[in-house]
Amino acid sequence: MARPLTLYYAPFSRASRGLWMLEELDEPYALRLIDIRKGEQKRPEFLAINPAGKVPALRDGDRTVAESAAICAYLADRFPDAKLAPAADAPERAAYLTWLFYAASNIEPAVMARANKWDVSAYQASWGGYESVIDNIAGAVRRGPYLLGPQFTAADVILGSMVRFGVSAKLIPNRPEFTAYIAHLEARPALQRAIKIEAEYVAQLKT
Ligand SMILES: N[C@@H](CCC(=O)N[C@@H](CS)C(=O)NCC(=O)O)C(=O)O
Repeated sequence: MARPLTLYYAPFSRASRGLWMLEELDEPYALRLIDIRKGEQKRPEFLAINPAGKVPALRDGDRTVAESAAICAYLADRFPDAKLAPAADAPERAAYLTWLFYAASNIEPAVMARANKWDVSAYQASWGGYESVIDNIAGAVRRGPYLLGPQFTAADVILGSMVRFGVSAKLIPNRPEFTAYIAHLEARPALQRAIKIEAEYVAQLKT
């Protein structure tokens, strides 16, 4: 039986990843706006959903998933007809999981460390240093159009969101590999819809 999907969402936040993922699916969903500027993410009602006090979180009926990468992976597995993840026994599953986890656990700390001039040795840091992370992801998207080649997956929602944001914020260099990757992502109708929905929410918050 269908369960209602609700994304706890704030525009211009990491919740945009969940919105894009939901737009890639042909499933009804609702957005529940959490105004993080007003601290709604720290209220007891929301902490009962995500004790970390962060957006995004997803409700699927009575089930809750938090963390943007987990939400995207969950939705890809929950709705296999959308083909947003290789099947568990498909050969491509290995690279899919590698990039999903690599993006979620390495890119943000590497970029934060660089931007904030944290003095961490590349040997000790789990991400291994900013340059090696950038080289690694550039190598991963070089073949294109997506991480796994022709198949777009939830790993592209996560990595792609980070690369799009990182390049636009000048936290990730605008290498030709990233420009081409971003162009492929931005050609997707689902991302275009998500960007439009986000703009409408931003306009709504300003009024
Ligand atoms: N690792 C989390 C990070 C989520 C996160 O950092 N959310 C921010 C918005 S981008 C947030 O809720 N900030 C409000 C706060 O910490 O009070 C994910 O990927 O979902």
